[in-house]
Amino acid sequence: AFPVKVAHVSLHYIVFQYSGSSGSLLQESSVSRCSLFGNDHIKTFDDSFYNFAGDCSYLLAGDCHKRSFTLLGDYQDGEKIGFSVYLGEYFNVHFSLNGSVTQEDKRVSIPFASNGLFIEKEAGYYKMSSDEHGFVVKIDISGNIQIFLQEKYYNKTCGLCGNFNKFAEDDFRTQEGTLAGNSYDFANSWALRSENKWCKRVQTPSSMCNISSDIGVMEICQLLRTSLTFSRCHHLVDPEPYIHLCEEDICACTHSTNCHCSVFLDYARNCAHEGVILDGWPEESLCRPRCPVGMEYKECVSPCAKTCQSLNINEVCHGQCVDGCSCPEGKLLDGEHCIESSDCSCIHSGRHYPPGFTISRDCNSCICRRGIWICSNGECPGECSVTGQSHFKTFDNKYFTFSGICQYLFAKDCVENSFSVIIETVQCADDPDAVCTRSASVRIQDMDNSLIKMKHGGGISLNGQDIQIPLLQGALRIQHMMRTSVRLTYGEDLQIDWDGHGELLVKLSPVYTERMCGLCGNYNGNQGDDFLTPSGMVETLLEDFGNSWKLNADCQDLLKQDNDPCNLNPHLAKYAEESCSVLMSSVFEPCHREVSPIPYMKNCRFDVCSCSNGKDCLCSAIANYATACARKNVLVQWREPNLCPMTCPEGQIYRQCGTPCNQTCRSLSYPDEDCDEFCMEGCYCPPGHYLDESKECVPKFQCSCYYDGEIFQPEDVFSDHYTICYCENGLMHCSTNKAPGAFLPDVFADERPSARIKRSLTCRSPMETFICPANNPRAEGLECAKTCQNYDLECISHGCISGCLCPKGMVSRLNCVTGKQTFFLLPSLFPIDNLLADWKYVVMKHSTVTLWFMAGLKYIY
Ligand SMILES: [Ca+2]
Ligand SMILES: [Ca+2]
Repeated sequence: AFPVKVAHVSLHYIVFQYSGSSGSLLQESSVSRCSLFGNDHIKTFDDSFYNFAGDCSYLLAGDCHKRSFTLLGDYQDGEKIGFSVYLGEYFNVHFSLNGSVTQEDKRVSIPFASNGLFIEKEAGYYKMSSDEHGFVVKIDISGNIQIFLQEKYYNKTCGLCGNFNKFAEDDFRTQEGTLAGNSYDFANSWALRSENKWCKRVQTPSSMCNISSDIGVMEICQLLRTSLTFSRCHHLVDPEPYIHLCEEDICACTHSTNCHCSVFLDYARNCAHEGVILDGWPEESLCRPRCPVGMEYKECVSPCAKTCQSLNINEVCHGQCVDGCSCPEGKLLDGEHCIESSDCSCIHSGRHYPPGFTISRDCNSCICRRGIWICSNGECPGECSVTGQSHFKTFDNKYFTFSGICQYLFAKDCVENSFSVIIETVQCADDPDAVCTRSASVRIQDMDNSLIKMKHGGGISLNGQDIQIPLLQGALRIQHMMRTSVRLTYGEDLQIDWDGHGELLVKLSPVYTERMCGLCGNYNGNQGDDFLTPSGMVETLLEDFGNSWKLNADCQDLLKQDNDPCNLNPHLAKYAEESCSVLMSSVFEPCHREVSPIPYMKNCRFDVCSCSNGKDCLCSAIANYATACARKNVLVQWREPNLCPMTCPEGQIYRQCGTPCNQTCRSLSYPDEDCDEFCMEGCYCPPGHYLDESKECVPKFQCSCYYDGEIFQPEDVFSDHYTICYCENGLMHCSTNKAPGAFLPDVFADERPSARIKRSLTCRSPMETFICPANNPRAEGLECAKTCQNYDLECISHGCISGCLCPKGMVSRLNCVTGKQTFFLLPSLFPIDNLLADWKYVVMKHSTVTLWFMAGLKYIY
């Protein structure tokens, strides 16, 4: 049988704890028992009895030949205060009798396991055991200590428990090797001075007892000799030494009525160790050994307590019964308390949650009932991604790195062909050895197989034509999220996030289960078959699998990729190893149970080694893991002033977890409705501020209003035959509800002429008022206004918007500028490599524009 019991059950983990052979150890009579009980009584392995009230740390027992382990008792002013275990010279654990445990001066929690040493609670008592070293130590809450040693230490031990050799006469051997005549000379010799504490020699106390004072109370000690309960054990454990100790205790007893009880308890325990359980001894001797609050003492309880966490599992419990504490019948142990099963708390990530508490788990919610989490168990969306330098994660969570350079089928609905996603990989701009994703394209069957390309820098083209976003067309929605990142959704089942720089995430609802193919695998819940090729074979070699999804026959196959760029760049290997280890550190510890850091650690090392500027790659690799954690609701504040600080444009503030929805002035009039609230790291406007048309954060009252296809400035007022409207806090307020209700651009309001007087739409010079012509549904207005960013782009209008426009030939940038004027680009709004590419076009088209770069500053003339 397995000496294993379930120690801890959380939402995702069952921790099986190896409990050593303590159960069977206690049964073997070859195991020897030493005990320290009552105030100062000690029984050695070989049944010598003596008293000692120390004031230092003393060696109790240990392997005195090889020094493989040492057990110490810590005393202060005659009282036992703690217990220490040393394994070899360096590993030490201190147990304080109040229940706190420290390892190398660091507090640890129970259950504790390290170096083969286990510390746990069993039947209300603390238990330390080491199978390797063959000892078990049990300490009850009254501070009685029992030490059990395996026979392999026969004749090899020393200390207060004596040399274990079935020979009592040599038990008082001192540290110096002589036999002492009295117990205090013997015990003092085993004091161990620590660096900061000098032990003073403890003197034998003068006898306090006046034996003649009250002979009557001594009679209770005679029960050990006379009672039938105890006489069952006389042939195994001699009661006489115990009776003697009992009388000493009664003599010295000043306050309590149960001064005899620690001796009775140790007698009963000694008998149980010899195989005789003295049923009913507590009642017989009027003793009730102490237990934690709410628990009851029993002579024989199962070492595996019924706990809330064991309520729902079939616990494997071996080992015979022990004396100890258990919950009253019908109640369960929850942490330290005995409670009704309906009050059981649940554990998640090491924390306790009360019954009825709800947590979210991926797309499901889980409620705590009777110690376990009951989850809604809905199917969650599958996520496939490529990040960093070609690190893939399939829908079935298989991680791999494939650095081929070509166009590849990333993910495709291979059953109904409803959509496909294609990626284009290139050599990374910053490193010729590394491979990055340059763009991603989506083909959608129901849109006449339109091809939407998401480009480097976040630009979008539809069937080869650059378009502006946001775009809403049928079930298709494309919108900007943060900076260059773009989100494409098609209906409710497909969502694609492209960060504009090489990271792509495809999120599918479970309707696509078992329908997928491509580098993202088949989305059937099985990692093992994810290397499926178009021919239906599961490849074993990653290179063969990757090459099989190549879309362009002209590209070369990737033959044998170098698995470890750190071999090529040994100078970076050490830096990579050290800097990536932050993922394994305590900073990320709360996330380790939710998302394994191992694949991210591997990717981080890979990226840092293959990056010419290791630091940039380090930051994005760490951010990748932090994002994965955030998706599991674990927020990790990892950025530090000296570790990947994120600087925001003036007026914006950094948020680790913000929502990019409804952050613009425009959203006050046209809220982003289908945008689920979620967590995205980035720069945001401060609370109460909104991003205006020039990408600056302004307070609400400075926001323009978008109404009926037109833009109004704050405090603008207009009236027509029906209503009076004014613009306030980004929203038009109108006097009657007869006003045109639809917040839609004019083009949708077909015939209705825009007849109202735009007396208040005053445009800042040189801007000009533009009113969409009612008779031209194809007219382009504000939605197609030229800015520095979109100068080169075609505009596909989805409804003309009236408002203030720059005169023809000028572009809008806070104000209207021509190519000859000076303006300033915020680098954060425009990544530098992209800026270069786009501005080269401008240079070609308008020869009057020249491009200047100054060190560190991006001025353009
Ligand atoms: Ca001995
Ligand atoms: Ca699979």
